[in-house]
Amino acid sequence: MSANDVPVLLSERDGAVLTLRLNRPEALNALDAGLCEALLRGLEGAAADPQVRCVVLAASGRAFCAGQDLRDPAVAPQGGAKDLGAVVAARYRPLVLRLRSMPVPTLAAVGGVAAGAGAALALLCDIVVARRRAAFLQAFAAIALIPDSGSTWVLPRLVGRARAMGLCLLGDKLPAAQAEAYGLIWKCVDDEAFDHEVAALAQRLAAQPARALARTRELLDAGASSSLEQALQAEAEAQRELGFAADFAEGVEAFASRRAPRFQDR
Ligand code: LHQ
Repeated sequence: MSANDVPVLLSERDGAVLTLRLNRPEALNALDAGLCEALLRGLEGAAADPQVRCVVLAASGRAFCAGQDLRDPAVAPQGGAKDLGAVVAARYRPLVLRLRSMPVPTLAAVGGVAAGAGAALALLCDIVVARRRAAFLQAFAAIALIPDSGSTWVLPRLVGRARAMGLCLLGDKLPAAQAEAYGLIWKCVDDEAFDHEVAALAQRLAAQPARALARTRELLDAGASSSLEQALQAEAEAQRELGFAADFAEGVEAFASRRAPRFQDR
């Protein structure tokens, strides 16, 4: 809860889709201790709930997230330097690891600017859609910090070293359309179509085989830094597991019967 009893994170359910909505619009949804904690709890709840098959990360107001709240006493340098390493380790590490290992697909709905750790959280989701007016900002160099919250890991994987370096060193706002052209995000969507597009995509993802999708994310992440031999081994192991699972039988039966599959494994 915020000081005025408004929840800093809203949970909205639509069938098997759970939307976690950052809700500090007056602070451009900047992340303070309370919001980081609420988001971690929200993700943990979704991971433990067998009825949830897709998580959407969204935000209230004109911004998606301005990153770490710079007025938070745990980081604000006024009154003496703070141990930022401790903040990153205690608040962001668990959040990033939980987000990237969700048992269901994750979709970031970026409706406005996403900066610093806010951009990192969006870009760590499986699919990122952004409203045309949104932008992505590596805000760290402007305050003489390094990109954190997994940014140094995810950015070069998404856009390559040259663009990752340019974005981080110069700190320019990257408009959503250019983010799509760079391959930083899946799709830039016209402002009016955004809400509908997010809802439709989330429902599509929720109907997909969650367990196979979670394994796919895991293997793509591991494959980026493994040998071909290791990747083939990991693929065989995952395929063995999935071949014994109910969803595979369901998928093949649905294909043969020319009907839509009803996947249930997680
Ligand atoms: C804010 C913030 C903000 C507080 C706007 N905090 N109030 C993790 C842990 C440990 C150490 C540090 O690092 C990290 C990870 C990080 O995320 S570091 C990066 C932190 N984020 C930033 O440096 C971004 C700072 N903000 C901006 O660059 C701009 O505000 C953006 C581009 C987000 C939006 O620009 P505008 O649309 O022009 O809005 P604005 O600048 O006018 O801001 C509106 C208000 O929001 C304003 O307050 P005020 O009282 O004057 O209306 C800002 O002070 C406040 N605000 N970001 N992170």
